[in-house]
Parts: sequence; C-alpha cells; structure tokens
Amino acid sequence: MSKKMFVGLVLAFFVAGSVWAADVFQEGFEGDIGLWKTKEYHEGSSRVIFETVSPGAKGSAKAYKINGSGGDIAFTLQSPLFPVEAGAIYELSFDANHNYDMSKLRGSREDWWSQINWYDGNGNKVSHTRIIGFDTPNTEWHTDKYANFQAPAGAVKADIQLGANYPALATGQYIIFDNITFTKVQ
Ligand SMILES: [Ca+2]
Repeated sequence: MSKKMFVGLVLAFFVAGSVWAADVFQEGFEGDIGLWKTKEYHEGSSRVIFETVSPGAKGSAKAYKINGSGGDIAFTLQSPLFPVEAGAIYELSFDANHNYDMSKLRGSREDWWSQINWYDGNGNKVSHTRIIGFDTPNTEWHTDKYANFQAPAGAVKADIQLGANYPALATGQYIIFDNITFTKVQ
C-alpha cells in the first residue's frame, strides 16, 4: 500500500469515527455518529432525541447522547458491522454517564434489546447474545465492562446494538456513551 493510500484509509476511519482491526472495534464518536444507526419505536415522533454532545469522556471532544422526550418509547443505537472470529471470546466496554437505570434493560419480542448480533459471510444473522444488566444510574463518567461474548460457529461479522423498551426512558432521562469497545480477549 502506498503512503498516500494509507493516509487516506486512516483519514477515512477518523471521518467515519469508528476504528476496527482484527481484534478490536472502537467508537469514540469524534466523527459524530458515523455509520451507526438509530431507531425509535414511534419513528419521527422525537420521543427519543439522539445527538452528539461535548465534551466526551476522558478529555475527548464528543460523545453520543440518547434523551427521553416523553411517551411510550423504545430505542436502539446500532454499530456498523466489524469482523469477528468464530469461537473467539470478546469483551464489550464503554464509558457512560446516565441518570437512566440500565440495570434491568429489556426489549420486547425480538426488538429493542441490547445485544451483540452475529452474522455469516453472506450477511445473514446467525444469532445474538443478549445483555440484560448494565448498571444503575451514575451521572459521573465511568467505564463498564461486560465479558464473555463468544462468537458462534459461522460468524464472521458482528454489530453492537444498545437499546431498550423497558424501563421507559422518561422525559429528562438520558444515557451518554463514549469509547464503545469490543475486544477479543481469547
Ligand atoms: Ca469521544
């Protein structure tokens, strides 16, 4: 690869805001939301407000905030796809501050859960690994780690889906995420 191409690729990663290599995916939202997707149950109703905020965690410039703005809501924030290795064990970590109680997050039916989605080489979903318990409200920046996500047989890519239907994200409640990281640990 030429030096110019390499510089171009590095710039592309920073513009998109996400960085991924064989063993790690990371998002610091310095390039705003990049290729992440947002979804709310009442699409277009603005019962959930998604926005980039400043400053971010640990002196970084930006982070990403999910705000409750009233009513019966459900939401997800979903990462772009990144490569994984079937059978490998991964750890999810992120910096967060939130007045929303994330300790008993649930989705409904097959939607709105916080989970890791696993995909095969054709982009078809193989399975998912759900995450029920994050932490109780903590409005200081803190780092949370959730270990032991094993990529299933056939998985070559994954994404991180952060979301909930219960408890309702009430008006004035928020979650701010930064430095969302998915690391291969073994
Ligand atoms: Ca950041």
